[in-house]
Amino acid sequence: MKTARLVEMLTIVAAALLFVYIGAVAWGMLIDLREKVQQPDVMIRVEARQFAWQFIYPDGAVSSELRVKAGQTVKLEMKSEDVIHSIFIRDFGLKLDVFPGKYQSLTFTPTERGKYLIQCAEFCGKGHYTMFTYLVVE
Ligand SMILES: [Cu+2]
Repeated sequence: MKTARLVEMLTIVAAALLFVYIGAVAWGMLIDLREKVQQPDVMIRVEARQFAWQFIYPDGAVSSELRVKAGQTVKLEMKSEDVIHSIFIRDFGLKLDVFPGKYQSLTFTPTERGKYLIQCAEFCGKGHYTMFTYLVVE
């Protein structure tokens, strides 16, 4: 009977310590994530319109492909010039609707160089199927 009580207490203490450990690790990750979202390495404006994407960089340069550096935390500030679009970067598991008259932001950190497809995932008109471009990670 005494042994059972001891095992019960040890189990409760071990579970409590495990929860505290998981909580501490998750809290650290959350703080880290919040800092990255609030202070990205580069902020790029994205304008969506029928049927193209336009990327505007901090130096004023404009491109039709999204060009970023590997390891940099990128924040996209996006809005639509006409109807609702949706940016979809399948390889990064990112998808967000882009509305006219409202800024939407998306933050991510690409780590591997490559060329990844960006598609519009919201039917936005006759040329919707042509509304794709590439994310180039250099
Ligand atoms: Cu579209």
